[in-house]
Amino acid sequence: MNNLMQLHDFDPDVFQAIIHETERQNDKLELIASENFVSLQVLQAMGQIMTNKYAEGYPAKRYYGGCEYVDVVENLARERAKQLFKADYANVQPHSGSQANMAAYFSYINYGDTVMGMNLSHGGHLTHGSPANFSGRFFKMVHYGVDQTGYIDMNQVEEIALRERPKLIITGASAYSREIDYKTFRQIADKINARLMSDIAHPAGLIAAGLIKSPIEHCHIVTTTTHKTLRGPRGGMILIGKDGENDMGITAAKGRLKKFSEIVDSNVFPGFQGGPLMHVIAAKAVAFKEALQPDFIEYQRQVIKNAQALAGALQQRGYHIVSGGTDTHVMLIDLRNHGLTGKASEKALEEAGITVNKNMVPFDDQTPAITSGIRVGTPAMTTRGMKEAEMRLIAELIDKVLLNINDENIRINVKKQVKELCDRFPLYRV
Ligand code: DSN
Repeated sequence: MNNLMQLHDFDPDVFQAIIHETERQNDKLELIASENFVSLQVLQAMGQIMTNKYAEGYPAKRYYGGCEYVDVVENLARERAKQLFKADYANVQPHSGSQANMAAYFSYINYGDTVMGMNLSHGGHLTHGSPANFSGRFFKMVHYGVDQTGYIDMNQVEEIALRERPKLIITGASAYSREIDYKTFRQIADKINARLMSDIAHPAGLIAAGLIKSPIEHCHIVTTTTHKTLRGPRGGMILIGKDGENDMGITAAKGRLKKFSEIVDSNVFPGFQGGPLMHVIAAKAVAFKEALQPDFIEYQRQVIKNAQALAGALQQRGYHIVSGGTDTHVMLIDLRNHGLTGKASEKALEEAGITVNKNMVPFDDQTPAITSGIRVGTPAMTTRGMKEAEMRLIAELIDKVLLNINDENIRINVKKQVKELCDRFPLYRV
């Protein structure tokens, strides 16, 4: 960890919370599919003096003086992101995936326009049109979902697209374990002259490693977070491929036609954000450099192998994995055949040292606060160095807790086994 002695002396309350969180991350099995553990060099790049710098604007076009060194890190982050995803353009300033999505949406559409995204309860994301989110309030949202097999129903996608004629179609999900057929999505979008966007926040690392299909050649615009499988600092990013850059421009001042990337840039700043977080952008640059190393591909390969091993071991124990397995880092366990809710299962597993999140499953009859499923992922445990054998042990531990959900002694026993397992794969030093 960074040296925290000054913090220890000045603010023992915050210091203690950080120490406890470090112990929690060290001692528990982190199976939340959207979480990961960054390297010490990413932590160092994030916890440094670039947090002091205002840099509204973009490299070489800032509204503040003194930006020569933050320009260096933003240029590095942009260039590395482009190399990683074979993109023509990257904006690394979004503070989060949600803000990346907001800027991307408004680059194509306006209030009240029709947009199609994946149903939240079938695996979609809040920002893909939930009524509780800006996306559901600003746009007329229509949704596709999965069929009974658990795969995206492409016939339904086409039928809804032809009927509703959305201006923008969003692909991508938070709880979908299969590869997405970007090519067919694009064919459907072209039939109605809609723009196609992909939110790759979850599988970005797998895509960067070339292990699953990339949307960059099929989608007009791509958004992501930088902290999930990509294993960087918490934040967002927007990418476009050749197709997007050639897209419509708008007439700017003095009759000049704006490039599409300029429209996206101006939506991020000054559209929806002020000053970029330059310390976070520095950490993004470092994480992208890590992702360009050959061992990153090996890591991502193991993430998938681990997810498949875990899904297989859970299936052998009678658990229903939505769609029958996974192509990626994530799986959704439908607990209805065990008579369990996601809420009760999440709590029992938490008490046993296993961290997961409750999650709606397709065609769920429970509310989002209760749910019938849990979502499980392998990026974090793979970063610790765990492999297939450990995944089989984790399946056994999950099963033990869920089969004996009212037995506190079992949870105490499993918690000890979890600690022993974690101790074999050390993470951060306190
Ligand atoms: N909260 C993230 C996830 O867990 O998938 C998505 O934003």
